[in-house]
Amino acid sequence: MQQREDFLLKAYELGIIKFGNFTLKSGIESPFYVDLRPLSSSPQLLKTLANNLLELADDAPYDLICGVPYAALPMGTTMSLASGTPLIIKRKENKGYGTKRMVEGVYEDGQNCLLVEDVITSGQSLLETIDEIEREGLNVTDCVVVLDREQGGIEKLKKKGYTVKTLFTINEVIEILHRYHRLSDGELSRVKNFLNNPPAPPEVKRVPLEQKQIQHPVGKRLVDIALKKKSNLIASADVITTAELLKLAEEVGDHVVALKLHTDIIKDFSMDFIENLKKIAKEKDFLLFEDRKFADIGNTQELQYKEGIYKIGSWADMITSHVIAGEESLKVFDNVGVVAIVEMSSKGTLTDDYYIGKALNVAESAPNVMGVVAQRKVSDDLLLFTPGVNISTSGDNKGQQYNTPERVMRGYHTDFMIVGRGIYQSANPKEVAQEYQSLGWAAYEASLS
Ligand code: 5IU
Repeated sequence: MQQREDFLLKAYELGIIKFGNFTLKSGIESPFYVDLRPLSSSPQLLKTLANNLLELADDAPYDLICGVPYAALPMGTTMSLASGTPLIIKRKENKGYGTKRMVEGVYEDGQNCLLVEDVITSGQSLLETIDEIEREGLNVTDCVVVLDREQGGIEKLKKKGYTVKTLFTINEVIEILHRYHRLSDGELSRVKNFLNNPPAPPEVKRVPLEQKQIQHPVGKRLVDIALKKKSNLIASADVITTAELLKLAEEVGDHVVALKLHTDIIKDFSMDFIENLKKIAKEKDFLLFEDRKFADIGNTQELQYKEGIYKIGSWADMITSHVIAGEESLKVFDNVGVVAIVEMSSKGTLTDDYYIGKALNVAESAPNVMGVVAQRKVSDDLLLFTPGVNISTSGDNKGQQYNTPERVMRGYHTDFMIVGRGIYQSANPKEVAQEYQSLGWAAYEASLS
């Protein structure tokens, strides 16, 4: 017992737990903050910890040890060295080339792996890690964890049949620190109160369309149309003849804020067709959105935008562009609202968190960008467009992944949902467009309250 207390007091000196006011990732205000990474700064403490964790796992059958990155990685390594059990390493992200393995090291199908984790809270991240390791053909039966934050994680894992042993509970930690005068009476009761009545994470309120600080004139027009029509629907008209396209425009025009086109798939494109389409757009009050997905250097994009058969710059209200060529490459799009692609909807897209962060920086600094395409909440100052919406299927066999209007409006705070085959391949595009319109608007209104 004394040994554990000594360990904890020394670990406290290293700064593994701090008391005060902290905003957690979830937005919750917490009176304490735990970070076990500093333990690696004391080789002696790390060794003691590893031995204690190995003792916890005395009865567990295992052939391999895996420390969940990053805090538990050195713990797992030290346990491996102390016990002579081989270590495997789980990647945080797929490296994207080569073998594509999520777990590195030498192992065989059916071997049993002991998981080491620093802190368990709800148990969700431990379950995800177990899942990834099991997908590599390994078995997991036991986990050892340094600290249990006592928020239901252990029970959740037990229910799924896993054994989880923990070295300390958070209540035990604060009591020891209190007993050794590292924590005042007031602080102790503050932390206890927080643990007994854990607050719910604050709801992130969505900014209503009319209150969004949209600077771009085309963005403002789109918002005006949306509020007037009570619609956040953009139909994607991926049909290959001008006759089909004009028919679709007539049918869905009353229900959409914009019609999205891929003019390069149209067999009989002509500027006459564009004139006819513009008439329908004017009459039914929707914008023309060319989904060209520019992705070249500025000079080439300028030629693609202004020249060729399509002369996009002469008629489109909005266009899509990748931002891969950098901010300057976007300057060539004049007289149009640019919708920057920061994330794609398809399976295996390369737009990971890192890419999205960098792409958003480009999008936010380019004045002609009115919005972005993404599958998640992004900036309040840009309009968010989300394709991959369908109420009758979850995907195609070419990588598309679908969400419902409810999911994108309430989950991602999407401003405009883009629906293609869900509408133009339906038996009655007008009726179905109306259905998407009312589902989308109802979900938007629900997400405001
Ligand atoms: N589109 C996507 N996903 C993306 C981007 C664009 O689906 O990430 I950027 C386009 C492709 C197609 C339309 O024109 O949106 C979606 O059509 P369906 O609803 O038929 O899948």
